[in-house]
Amino acid sequence: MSLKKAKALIAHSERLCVLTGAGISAESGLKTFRDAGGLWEDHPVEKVATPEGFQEDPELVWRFYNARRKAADIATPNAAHLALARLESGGVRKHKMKPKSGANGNGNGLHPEAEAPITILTQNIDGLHQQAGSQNVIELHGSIWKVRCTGCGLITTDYPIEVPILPRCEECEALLRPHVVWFGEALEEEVLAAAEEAVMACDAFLVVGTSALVQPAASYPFIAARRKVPVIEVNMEHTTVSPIAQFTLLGKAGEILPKII
Ligand code: BJW
Ligand code: ZN
Repeated sequence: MSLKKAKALIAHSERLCVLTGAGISAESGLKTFRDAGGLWEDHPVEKVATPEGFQEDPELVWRFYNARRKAADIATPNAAHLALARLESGGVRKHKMKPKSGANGNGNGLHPEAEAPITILTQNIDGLHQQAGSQNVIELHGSIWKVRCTGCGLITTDYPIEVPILPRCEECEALLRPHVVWFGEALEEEVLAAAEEAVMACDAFLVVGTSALVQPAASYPFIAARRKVPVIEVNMEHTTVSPIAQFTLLGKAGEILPKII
């Protein structure tokens, strides 16, 4: 019954916001963080996902990210990523989108992202949504495929899967780091602005495969719910989002998403 209702909510949405987490990539063979057997079991979070950890032992951090680059390289999008990509290409009620007038040149008075029928806000850095064909993806926590200079800030993507340890910037010789957001670091301003815009413009909110413990991502479904936007959750278990969700569909994202989309 909930499946049917969730499907109807998504089918009637004109602006769907989707927050995804590590659980959506689990069926592609990538580890989550906090589940049993997850990444944080073998890798203390403060050592591999904080700027202080990187300062203390950059080699350890690079080894951790190199292992994840290798895993992400052989991973392919699963049925959940593909269902979301299909939804974007098929359109969320595209035929019912009303033209709006505006003065910013694109004819609708809205930022292009806000205009899109579906926006994926992903906490994942693996690139699997884009690989599946989704185009309107906001990478909240950066990308494992990008490398950033700790000196001049230059971002590059053309490193081999296994980044040579310790990598140095070709421009300024400073140490390079993964272009991801660690604990205690701020998300990029444009990323935050685009995410907030999508959250404020959506009329339905889907939360998939995240424990929703990490801020600011975890706050987005709550902000949507405060706007009376229906929230649908897909997860193997209940999370902090469950109390505000209209439905929590318990199960694997790769099995549930194709059924509701
Ligand atoms: C399935 C499934 C299947 C399994 N199908 N489901 C306000 C209050 C309290 C704290 C804070 C706050 N604001 C900021 C903080 C501090 C901190 C924070 O949130 N701490 C909390 C943990 C307490 N936040 C930050 O530090 C953030 N920065 C910030 O806010 O800056 C403010 C600032 C301003 C100005 C100056 C300075 C600072 C940054 C957070 C960065 C998080 N980074 C990481 C690493 C990224 C790179 C990498 O990937 O290596 O992001 S940590 C890690 O957690 C990663 C993930 O994206 C993130 C979320 O994890 P996720 O995706 O939810 O995974 P899991 O494992 O937790 O859950 C998996 C789920 O899937 C489970 O529920 C399963 O059941 C489910 N599942 N298989 C469906 N097949
Ligand atoms: Zn540099």
